[in-house]
Amino acid sequence: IDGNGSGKRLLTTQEVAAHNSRESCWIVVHGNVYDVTEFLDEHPGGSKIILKYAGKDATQEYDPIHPPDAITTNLAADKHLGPIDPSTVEDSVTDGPSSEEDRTRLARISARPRLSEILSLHDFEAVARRVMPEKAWAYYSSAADDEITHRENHAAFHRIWFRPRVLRDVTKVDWSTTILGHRSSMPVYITATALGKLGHPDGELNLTRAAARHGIIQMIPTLASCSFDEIVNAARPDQVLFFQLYVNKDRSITKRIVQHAEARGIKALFITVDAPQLGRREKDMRQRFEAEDPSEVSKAGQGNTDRSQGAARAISSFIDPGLSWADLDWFRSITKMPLVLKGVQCWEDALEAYDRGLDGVVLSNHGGRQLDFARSGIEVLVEVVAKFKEKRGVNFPIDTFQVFVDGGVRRATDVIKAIALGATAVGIGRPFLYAYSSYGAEGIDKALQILHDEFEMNMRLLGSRTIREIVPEMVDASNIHIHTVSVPADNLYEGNYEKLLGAHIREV
Ligand code: 173
Repeated sequence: IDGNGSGKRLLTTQEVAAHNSRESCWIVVHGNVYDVTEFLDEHPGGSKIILKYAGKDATQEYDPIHPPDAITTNLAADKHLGPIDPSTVEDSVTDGPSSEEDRTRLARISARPRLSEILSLHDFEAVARRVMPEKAWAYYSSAADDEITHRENHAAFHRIWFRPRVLRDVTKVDWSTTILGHRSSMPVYITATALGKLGHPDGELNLTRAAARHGIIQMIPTLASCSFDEIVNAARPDQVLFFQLYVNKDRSITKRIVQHAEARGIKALFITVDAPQLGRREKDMRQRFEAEDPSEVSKAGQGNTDRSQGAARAISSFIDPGLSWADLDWFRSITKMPLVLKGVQCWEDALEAYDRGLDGVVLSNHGGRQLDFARSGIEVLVEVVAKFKEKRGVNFPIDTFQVFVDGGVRRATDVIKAIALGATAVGIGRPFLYAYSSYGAEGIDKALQILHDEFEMNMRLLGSRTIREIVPEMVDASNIHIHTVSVPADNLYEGNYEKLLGAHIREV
C-alpha cells in the first residue's frame, strides 16, 4: 500500500500493459487504472474504441466525449484498481496510438498562417480544416444527410439586400444591446456546441474566458466536454451565462440539472426541441468507419450497441423523443429561469410558444445537423415576424418574447440582417470552435475582434448609430422564400451522376 490516500497499491505501466485483451482489459484515465473487462459490451460507444486502448492510457480519447466523472460513476468501486505509478509512465504510453496522425498535424500547425493574416470568420474554417484532428473536423463540420440545409443556412443570407441610409452623422456608432435583459457588447451570443475538447484541450473554457473578455454571453451545452461546474467556475462572478438543455428520459435527472444550473446563477434555459433523435451526419460516420481496422471489427463485434453511427449518437441516447408541449408547464414549475425553445422552425410553433407564455424562441435547424431541407432560421424569422404582426399585433423586437436566430452566420452583415428583421440577437457556433481549435485563446479573441470591426464599419455604411436604428426598412428580404435562386449544389448526387452521351460517330 502506498501513501496515495486511496488505500490501493500503485500499479505499474507494465502491469497495466499485460491486461490488453477482451478477456482482461485495463485502461488508464487521468492517472487511475480501471478494469473495464465486464463493461466493454455496456459501453454506449461500443467495445472497440475501448479495446484500442486496452492496457494503455486512454485519457486523450476519453476527455472530449465524457464528463470528467463518467468513468468513476459508471464503474463499480471494485473496478477502480488504483493510481498508476507515475515513475513507470513513459511518453509512449500517454502519446496514444495516433502519433502518426499527430505528427502530420503538428507539421500543419507550424505551417498555419499567422493570426494577423486571418481576416474573416471564414478564414478560421479554412485553417481548422487543415490543422484539427481529423475526427474533430469531421464531427464539428458535419451536417445531416446531403448537407443541403447546412449550406442553405449561409446561402439564405445572400437573398437579403441592404437599403442603407446616408448623411446621418455616423461618427459614433454603438452595437451593444441587451439579451433577455442582460448587457451584451454585440447582438451575438456563443451558442451551445457539444464536445469542445475535440478541438482544443481547454474545450469550452476557451469560450467562457473569451466571453468575459469581450462582454458577450455564452450558452453552456448539456454535452460539453468540460463539466458544467468547471465552466461556471471559470466565469467571472458577474458573468452572464445561459444553459442549453437536452431533456433526459429520466425527468428527475433533468430536474436536478436545471435546478443546479439555476442555483449556480444561470440566467436562461434554452431547451433544445429539434433533436428528438440525432440526425445522420455522414461525414462524421464515414470518417470513423474508414479509420477502423477491419481485423478489429470482427474481433470486437460482439457488442450490441450500434457503433456505426459515431460517438455523438452513442452519447445522445438519453435524449427523450417523447418531449412535448405538455412538458413545458413542468419546466415552469421547477425553475424561475426564463425559458426559451431552441430549434423552432415555423411560425405556428413560435406562436404556440408565445401563447404559452415562454420567454422566447431560437429559430434554428441545429446548424443543418438535424432535418435536411429544413429552412434556414433567417427565412423562418421573416414569416414569424409577419405572422405575429398579423395574428397578435406584435411588432418585433419586444422585451417579453425575444426571437433569436442561428445558423450560417459568418459576418456582421448577416447579424445585422437578422436584427433589421426583428431578431434580438444571433447565435454563432462553429466559427468560434474553428477559431480556438486553430489558434487557441488568441484565435477566439481575434474572431470576436473581427466581428466588432465589421459591426463598426457596417453600421456606419448602413446609417444606423444604434441597434434600435437597424430597422426593417433597411433590408429587402422580398426574395427570402424563393428557393429557386442559390440553392446549393447537391455535391454527392452530382458526383455520382453519369453524363448521358450522344451517339458515337466513328472516325472515317
Ligand atoms: O449537433 C450535435 O452534434 C449535438 O447536438 C449532439 C447531441 C448529442 C451528442 C453529441 C452532440
